[in-house]
Amino acid sequence: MKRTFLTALLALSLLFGSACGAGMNPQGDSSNEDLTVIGMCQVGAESDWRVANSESMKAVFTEERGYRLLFEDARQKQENQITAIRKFIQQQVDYIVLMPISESGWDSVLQEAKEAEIPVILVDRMADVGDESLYAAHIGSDFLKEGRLAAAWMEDAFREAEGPVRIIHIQGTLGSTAQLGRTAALEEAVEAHENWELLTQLDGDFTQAKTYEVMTEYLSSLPGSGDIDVVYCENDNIAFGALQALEERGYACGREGVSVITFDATRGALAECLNGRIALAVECNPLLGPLVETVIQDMEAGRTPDKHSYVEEQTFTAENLTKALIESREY
Ligand code: GZL
Ligand code: ZN
Repeated sequence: MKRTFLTALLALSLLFGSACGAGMNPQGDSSNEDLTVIGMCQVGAESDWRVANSESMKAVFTEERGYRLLFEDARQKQENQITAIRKFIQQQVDYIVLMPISESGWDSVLQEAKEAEIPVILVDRMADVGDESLYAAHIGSDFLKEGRLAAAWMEDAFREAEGPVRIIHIQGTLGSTAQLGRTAALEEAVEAHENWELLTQLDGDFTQAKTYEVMTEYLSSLPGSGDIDVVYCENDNIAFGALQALEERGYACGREGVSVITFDATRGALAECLNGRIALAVECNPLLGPLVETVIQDMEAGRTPDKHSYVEEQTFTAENLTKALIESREY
């Protein structure tokens, strides 16, 4: 926007002469011309994690800090993301920041951004594109590693189990990098343990409502109160929906009952971990705003940013949690 804004500004100041005065735009506001304009295309507001991620971005990219943030919420539809990117290209923003809802379907619209010479930064999840030059950098999580942390905990927790370890797997938005990585980790672990039994895979789409619906339906199809050892939930909102459905049907969740595993580790999930309803929370850090700013500042200074940067993440159980720790966390 800086480029076209300056040209327009120059034309208008010539046209209106001193009326606008030097460095003033037609609205008589001098603050705009040196802002870095960022077109940001967010997945939606499907989860607590997503809300925290958006807040992290909005806290960094403010006018006081030198940015004009154009923020579009795609309401979990890829076509809305593609429309928003085309709008940003029309507006000639300086950077496009995209949190791709799923990995596929991005080549042509990112090609259009490349032809418009607008750098694209991928955040959180990945876009699976044939030509890596279609994005300048990716900042996110190693979701396979997150899943392997959960699988390692399961190995430890069920090491002595003689009989089958019966697992219900509730997945996030199908085709998203987070779902693909967390699913791959569980599937490879089930493969590696002949007594681990995958009872079913349900699509919870990262939301509590969808999970409650599909889990209630599945549980009512079980004879009596079937034996369940683990419910592997691919994010906290899935875990909240699963807990509700399980407890409504008389299942005890916790040490003596069903081990619920979750990803994200937002404060709400950590509280359930501390009280024992959730057995394991694997952290997934949404506070990516500062990392995105580092990439943009690198590029503003003519430096090439790292192609991929991953956030460090840990796991939580009742053993390493305290009320104070939970209160001290930012999300
Ligand atoms: C993970 C992110 C996922 C979260 C969910 O980085 O893509 O999407 O785990 C969110 O809560 O919906
Ligand atoms: Zn993560």
